[in-house]
Amino acid sequence: MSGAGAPHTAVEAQGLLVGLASASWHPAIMDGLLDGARRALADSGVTDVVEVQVPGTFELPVAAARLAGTGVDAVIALGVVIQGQTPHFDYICQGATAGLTEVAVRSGVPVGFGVLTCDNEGQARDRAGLDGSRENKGYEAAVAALTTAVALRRLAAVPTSLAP
Ligand code: DLZ
Repeated sequence: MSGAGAPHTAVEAQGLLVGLASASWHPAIMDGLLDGARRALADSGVTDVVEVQVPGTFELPVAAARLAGTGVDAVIALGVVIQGQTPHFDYICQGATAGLTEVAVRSGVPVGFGVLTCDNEGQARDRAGLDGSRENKGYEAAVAALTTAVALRRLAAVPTSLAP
């Protein structure tokens, strides 16, 4: 899947409270994703951020669920999983993807999916806003979560009978 076509534009999101959950594996790449997400939050006028760090990407859903339960308007989940020689990669990716989706749908709190699932470190670096990177999925995940939160906030003002 190519990153071409992804929206990069910060959104007016002043006043939102945001949770930022990040995994710790592959720290140099994580630093790029975190920088990108924090920059998107600043570009969007968000100043209230609760940050939680967990050991691995597999732990992101439980952290996102807890953050969503605290009443944040949006959650951003960041992780890096790199394909190894074991099926562990698939289990972690599936667990994180299904878990984060479930958190968003069950809680109604948008979750920005900033989890890189890559064949090798080079692919991950290319998506992490580091020197020479083409993209920053941390920035994109933050923009997605904020844009959705703003859209949902607008929907809250629509009478129930008119809402989609
Ligand atoms: C075990 C594991 C492996 C092999 N690879 C990664 C990885 O590339 N990225 C990541 O975020 N986490 C990895 N983990 C750790 C799991 O996410 C999890 O923390 C452990 O299985 C403990 O639950």
